[in-house]
Amino acid sequence: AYQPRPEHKFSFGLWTIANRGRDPFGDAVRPTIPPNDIVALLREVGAWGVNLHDNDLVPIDATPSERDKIVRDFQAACRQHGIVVPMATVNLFFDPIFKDGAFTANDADVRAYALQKTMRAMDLGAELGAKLFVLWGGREGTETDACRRPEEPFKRLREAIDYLCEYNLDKKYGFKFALEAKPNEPRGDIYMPTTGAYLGFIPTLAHPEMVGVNPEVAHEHMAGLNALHAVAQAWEAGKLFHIDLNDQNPGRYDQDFRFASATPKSMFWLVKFLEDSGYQGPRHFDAHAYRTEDIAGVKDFARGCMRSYLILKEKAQRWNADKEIQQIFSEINPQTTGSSKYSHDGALSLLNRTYDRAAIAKRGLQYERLDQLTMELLWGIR
Ligand code: GLT
Ligand code: MN
Ligand code: MN
Ligand code: MN
Repeated sequence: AYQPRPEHKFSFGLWTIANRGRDPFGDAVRPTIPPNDIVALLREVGAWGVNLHDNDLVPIDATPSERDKIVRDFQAACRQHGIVVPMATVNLFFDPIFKDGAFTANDADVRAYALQKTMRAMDLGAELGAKLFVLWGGREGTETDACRRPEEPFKRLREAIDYLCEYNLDKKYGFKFALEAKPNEPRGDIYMPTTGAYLGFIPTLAHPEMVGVNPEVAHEHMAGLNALHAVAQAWEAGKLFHIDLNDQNPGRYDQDFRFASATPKSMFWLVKFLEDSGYQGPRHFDAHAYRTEDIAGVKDFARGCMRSYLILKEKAQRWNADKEIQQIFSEINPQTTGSSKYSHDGALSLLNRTYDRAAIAKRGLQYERLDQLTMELLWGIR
């Protein structure tokens, strides 16, 4: 039981396993693991896929022939270990050129370079078989709003994404783009701080059908929000193209903890939603091991992410099969009869209806009981 299998679609970023525990106050504590060894490690722990930024694999200053050899060797490692590359992305945050942002930077050369770098990352992703391309605008933000007209960055971002959609069409790559929000870190404030902000932005693009979101649990938590609600809204809008699973306590630094390790109850509802909804995309873990860990601890971390997901998935099945829980749930979610669609006559009759407010308000809703049963189920005594 709780054994990860390919059909679970568990993936990890190269950068997650490669994380060396460096933070703003302390240096690396773990050795560099070369990408091909990460592929072997992922196979060992039972993962299905690996995702990457361009520079997780190919150094930013590699020559074309160096690049080609690295990519060939990586493809061979993926084949050997039966690991797929479902998603690719581009690093638009590490190099100093991006200190003022990438697509939203004031300097037109920086913006053009960001496009060039992204197109090359798309070439790389397509070569590796990825069908999803994530864009996380980690440097698109400000410390001081003295820097530009506040509406300008949204125009620049739109222009960049429209451009990349055209490149996608031109090259027939068939990518879907998934935009990832974060409220702050590394910038003081990042534009597009929440998944909701992106859901409002996407319909303003030239190719909205090509673009969705990549909600990250921890990023919604950093903003003090309910990640499930963001994910569910994205799903309902047909925009849940990818998801970054991890965990995070609100009001802290960017923790990227092992999945479900900080807010297990919320993560139960999230896993239940992903499973019940029929979401078919990857279950990607964007997290990393504590700084206290060695390589064995990194494997514990990776195994723990998948195992916790599968445990919560089993709990969700139990919840769905629990007679008492289902009884309460159906009582509090009565079937509605008739349509609530607008019609002139329907509106007239609604206007003339009388409602017994006090009687309706008096009904207890049993949420306390339902929540307690859920907690007991999660605690394993049910
Ligand atoms: C970085 C960030 C993540 C993003 C990655 C994709 S990189 O680790 O913290 O949330 O998903 O660019
Ligand atoms: Mn992420
Ligand atoms: Mn994060
Ligand atoms: Mn992170």
